[in-house]
Amino acid sequence: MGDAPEAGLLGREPGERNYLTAGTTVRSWLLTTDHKRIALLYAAGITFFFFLGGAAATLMRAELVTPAGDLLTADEYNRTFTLHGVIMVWFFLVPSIPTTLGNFLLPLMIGANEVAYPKLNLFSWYLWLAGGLLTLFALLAGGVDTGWTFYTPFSTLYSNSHVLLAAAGVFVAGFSSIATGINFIATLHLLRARGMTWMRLPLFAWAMYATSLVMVLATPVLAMALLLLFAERAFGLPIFDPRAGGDPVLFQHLFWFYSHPAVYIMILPAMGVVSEVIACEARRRVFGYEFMVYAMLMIAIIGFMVWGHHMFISGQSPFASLVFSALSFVIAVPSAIKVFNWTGTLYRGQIRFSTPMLYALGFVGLFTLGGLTGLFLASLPLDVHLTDTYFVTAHFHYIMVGGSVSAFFAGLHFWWPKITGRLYSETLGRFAAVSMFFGFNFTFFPQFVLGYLGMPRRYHEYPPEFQAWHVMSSTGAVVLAFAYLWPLCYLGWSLVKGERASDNPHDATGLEWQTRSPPPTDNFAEPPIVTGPPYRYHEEGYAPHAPAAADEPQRP
Ligand code: HEM
Ligand SMILES: [Cu+2]
Repeated sequence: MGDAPEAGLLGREPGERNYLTAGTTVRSWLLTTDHKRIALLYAAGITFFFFLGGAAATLMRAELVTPAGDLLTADEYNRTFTLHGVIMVWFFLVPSIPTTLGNFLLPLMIGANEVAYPKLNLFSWYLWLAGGLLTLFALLAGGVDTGWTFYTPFSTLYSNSHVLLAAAGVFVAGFSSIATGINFIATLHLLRARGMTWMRLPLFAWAMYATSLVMVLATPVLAMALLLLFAERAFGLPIFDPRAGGDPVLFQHLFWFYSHPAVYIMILPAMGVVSEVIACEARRRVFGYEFMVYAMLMIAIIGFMVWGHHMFISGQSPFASLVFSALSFVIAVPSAIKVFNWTGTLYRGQIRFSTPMLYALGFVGLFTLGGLTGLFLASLPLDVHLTDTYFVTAHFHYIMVGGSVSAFFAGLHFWWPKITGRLYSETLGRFAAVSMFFGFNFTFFPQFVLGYLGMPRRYHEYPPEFQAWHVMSSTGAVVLAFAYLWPLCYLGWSLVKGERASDNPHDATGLEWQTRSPPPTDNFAEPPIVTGPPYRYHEEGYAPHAPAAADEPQRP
């Protein structure tokens, strides 16, 4: 964006109609079927949940500064980490990239005017909101103390907290996920522009496709697990209660049969975002495009076969554990292919260290560390030592926060000019990206050490020898918290006072850059026609930094 000094003055008249100015009443927003407006409705919701979940995290890190449990009682601490986990997983991470960037960009990227089922799209938002409010009510009316995993028999027989209400909220939000998945799959099958073959799709669109498959196939299993939990807790049906012939470990199987694939719902979209940003900001064609596509599909499929690695110490058969361990190593292969290909894309690129690129590079590094520590956990003898310690906490935060959240910020900054029609300050953006990277590592790297030394997760007090590492982690969390609040300020400022953005400030090749910023309600003045593969960044005759010719709308 720094490369477009006169950006904003190109053919932009103040009164020009776009999707933002198409209607200004509250009703025009709450009843909209425009995928771009729905994306913004979701964005408002997930921003709220992100900072709510963040507040709970801050409270936990404050408690953990001293070995004694002096700020929160054990019970309050349990409720705080449950609030944090439930909100962050289901009301922030799972919907984050698909419902905001995905909703906004998928039709634009494939040259369509809408998603396949615009009304279903709006309905999904209402479902998600209803689920969110239900859960929020449960969490604020006293909270839940089971952890985000709702393990039985504690959740069904012993907990006296609002388990049912919270689970009901997650259940409802699950249907929103399924509807979004169906919508995206149908959109990609039905609405691709002329010439947009599957192998010409941008990788972000492929990422949405792979994610949607997982959403549609895995989420119903979570719904069933929660329904069974409901049946036992509310009506005493003996399903998980061993005294009545039930099996508590059955719940863990059902839960992880959803939740391991769900971790790919959280990471695949991030991989899509990062592929777009890296190709554009390194001015390179994506290295091994087809491998990138197949790797994502492999991840989506194999993701269904490894759930038992969360249950190595649950008493499942040792033979099963062996198979799950081996399969968990297998799923690291497509993840590694992706890291290799991002590196290959960067190789000999003309790299611009712009804000989105800094976030994207941060993603690659942190995701790699998260993935590699996953292999530690996937090896049976090590996991027996590390499971339920801070090592696991560090592992999944490296992937879900260092990875997915960084990628979300990469995408937010990359497409910000398209979404809002405004530019933000590059200096402030880069500062936030770098602070986030350092704050993150400062917070979570000590947790690998803590876990290895034997500090269990989910405790509000601990032996004094762990204190130094905890203080380090809490200090990092302060930096991290400011790094997350900072974009709120400069992006908010950009909305009001930001310079106007040109249609294609990064000289990117995707179709979404060929329409105006912000796009008109029906996206394209005339349907685009695609004539070649994506990412033609370094081709003869294509000057990377020249603005795209306005009369050439179909350069894919
Ligand atoms: C390279 C691929 C990966 C491997 C081999 C791997 C392996 C593992 C293993 C074995 C565990 C269980 C540890 C234990 O409970 O003792 C685990 C936990 C976890 N992983 Fe991964 N993982 C990988 C990628 C991911 C990704 C992509 C995400 C999220 C986006 C993720 C999120 C999680 C979460 C949330 C947990 C902890 C769940 C809990 O107990 O609350 N992992 N991982
Ligand atoms: Cu898993």
